[in-house]
Parts: sequence; structure tokens; C-alpha cells
Amino acid sequence: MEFLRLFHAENPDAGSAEHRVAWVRGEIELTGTYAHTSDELAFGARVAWRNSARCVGRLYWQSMRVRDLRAVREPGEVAAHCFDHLRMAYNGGRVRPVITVFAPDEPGLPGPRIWNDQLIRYAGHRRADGTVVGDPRYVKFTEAVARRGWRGAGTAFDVLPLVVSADGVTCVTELPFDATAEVPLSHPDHDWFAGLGLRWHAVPAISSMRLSIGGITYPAAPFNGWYMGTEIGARNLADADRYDMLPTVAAELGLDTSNDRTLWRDTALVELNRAVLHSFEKAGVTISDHHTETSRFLKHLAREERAGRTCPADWSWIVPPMSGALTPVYHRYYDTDRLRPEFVTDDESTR
Ligand code: HEM
Ligand code: NRG
Repeated sequence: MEFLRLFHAENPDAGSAEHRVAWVRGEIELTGTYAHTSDELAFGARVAWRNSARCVGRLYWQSMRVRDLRAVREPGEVAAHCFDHLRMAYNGGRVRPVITVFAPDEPGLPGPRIWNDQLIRYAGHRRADGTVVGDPRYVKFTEAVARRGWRGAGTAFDVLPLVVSADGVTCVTELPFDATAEVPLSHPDHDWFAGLGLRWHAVPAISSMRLSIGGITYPAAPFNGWYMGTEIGARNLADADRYDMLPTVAAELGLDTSNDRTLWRDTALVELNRAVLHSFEKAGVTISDHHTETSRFLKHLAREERAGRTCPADWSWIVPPMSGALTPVYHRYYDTDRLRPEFVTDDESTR
């Protein structure tokens, strides 16, 4: 009722909420569940984004494309539609926000599940000496798909296969090359940077969060927007337990790394992040810098306030992982109440 009343309050042309509520009550009595209309589904998915307290990118929540694939539950078909999702999202480099919604959980019939936490992620290969080639965050996942027969090429950037389960069947599918656009990284001022062989995928597509709308759970509902540069340059490639590139970049820059107080890590971090933004731009792939994206977020907050809504936000996720106080989102407090519809992370996922 809470969801249906929200839908009708924000979509006055859709007619009377109470009429729809009565219908849904009857449907639940007969079948134990109910089906959203396609308008309710699209609205619910967009509002789940609007309610994502950790997301700084919410200004464009109304324009997300919603692919209604509730009829799809077979793992091979789910995988194929995820690859179409990636092609549609990449859009030749003009990345656009998309969500694909697969079959919901129904009484006695759980919907399909995607094991990967994003559609595109890199394998982490643990070697005999304990070091990792690739993304250390995905060592466990890489070992799990290896037990199912997957073998990567062994590079630092092997794209993991997609693993989908439904109805007791699990399907491991290699991503097609044309669905996994990547950007090779170079630096605007330093030619040696390209020689590091770094790259990153163009589209971040989270696939491990359940979409919860009006009491209905969609366990497979991968969504994407575009990257903010710091996600790659200040976390994925910089964290000591990820690609840990700051010592390498500092050495190439010739920095004095003998003492923390030379701020060699900070200098290397800026250059790494300049390389990420420069490379995406050069490749014609959408990316935003943390100054632009955070000022968009304040614009979003102002709009939400004008619409008479509260906007939940989690300071510790909204403030970017470098130069925090240089961005306007640092200098204020936020509403922290949880709102629905929402995206939820399953505890048992590999994230
Ligand atoms: C988190 C940016 C689109 C939902 C985040 C984070 C950033 C971000 C920087 C924090 C990530 C981290 O620290 O690891 C953006 C940008 C977008 C975008 C620039 C461009 C359009 C979307 C879309 C959705 C979404 C389309 C859903 C429909 C979320 C959620 C989280 C998140 C649920 C929290 C993830 C978690 O708990 O791990 N976003 N986002 N975002 N975003 Fe967005
Ligand atoms: N930090 C993660 C991605 C998290 C979500 N970020 C987005 N979402 N931009 C990473 O892969 O680095 N999105 O839907 O655009």
C-alpha cells in the first residue's frame, strides 16, 4: 500500500490509488503475490536509485532506462540479456544509465541470481608464493569459477565469466568481447605511464543487489551508470589490498618515498587520477570527475527539497576518497532515514 500510494501520488495520471490497492489485495489473496504494471516497475526502479543513500550520482534518476525482462529466468538467457544490457549501456562510449529487471521471487519459486558483484570484474589469480595477479578482491570468486572449470589467461585484467543460477541450474558464461569495453590508461604528461599496462572497464554494472519494490523482490536486477574517476584512480587501482599502484607510480615519478611526510602517496594519487580521467576522455568514454559529480549531487539535493522530499545520504560514501574537503558535499550533514523502494545487498553475496 505504501508503494502503490507513492506511485499514484507521483503519477496523478495513473488514476485512483485505492482502486489499484483493492485489485492488488485480491491478487495477493488468490496467488500469494502480485505483479507490478510496467509503469510501476519503471517508477519503482528509478525511485530505488533516488533512495540510494550511498550514491552521489543521483541527479539523473528520472532518465534511467528500465528493461522489463520479468519473463526471463533461465540462466543462459539471463546471461545473454546481461550482455545486451552492457552493449546498450556502453552506447559507443556515451554511457547511459540502464537497469534490467529479471523474474521476481514468487512464493515457492525464487527468481534467478547473479553471483558476480558486477557484470564486468577482473580475476585475481593467487600464485604459489601468495602474491596475486589481478584484482585481489576477486581471488575467492576466481577460485570458485575455477572449480567450475573456468581458466583465465592469467593476466592482471582477465574479465571474469558471468555466473547465473536459477531452478537448480548454474551457468558459467564467458563475456563476449563486444560487451566488455575497456579503456587503456595513459597519462597526459608522462609517456612511461602507458607502459604500466593498466586498463579499466568502461561500465560499472552492479549485479549483486536485490531490487525491492512494494514487497516484491527482484534478486537479479543489474544496473549501471558511469564511473566517477576516483572509484578507479583512488580505490580500485590505489588501495593497498586492490591493485596497489601508488608505490609503482611514485617510483616512476622519481618521488622521495623514504618518508611519509614527503606526501609521495598523495602526489602519486593525483597523477594516477589524472591518468584515469585523461584516458577515458581520450577514448570517448563517459566519466565524471569528483568536483563535477559532487556539485551535481548538491543540485540534486536542492531539487529534491523543492519537490518536498527528503533525500537520504550517507556522508561516508558520498564524500569522494580523495580531496574530500575540496568538494562541496564534505561541508554539510544529510538526512539518514532509509526510504523504499530500495536496492539491498544480500549478506551471502561475495561483495
Ligand atoms: C554507489 C556514482 C549511477 C545506485 C555509488 C558510488 C558512486 C556512485 C561514486 C560509491 C561507490 C563506492 O564508493 O564504491 C554514480 C554515478 C552514476 C551512478 C557517477 C552515474 C549515473 C547509479 C545508478 C544506480 C546507482 C544508475 C542504480 C539504479 C547506487 C547504489 C550504490 C551506489 C545502490 C551503493 C552501492 C553499494 O552499497 O555498494 N554510485 N552512480 N548508481 N550507486 Fe551510484
Ligand atoms: N566503486 C565501484 C562501483 C560502485 C558503483 N559506482 C557507480 N555506479 N558509478 C567500482 O567498480 O569501482 N553506477 O551505477 O554507475
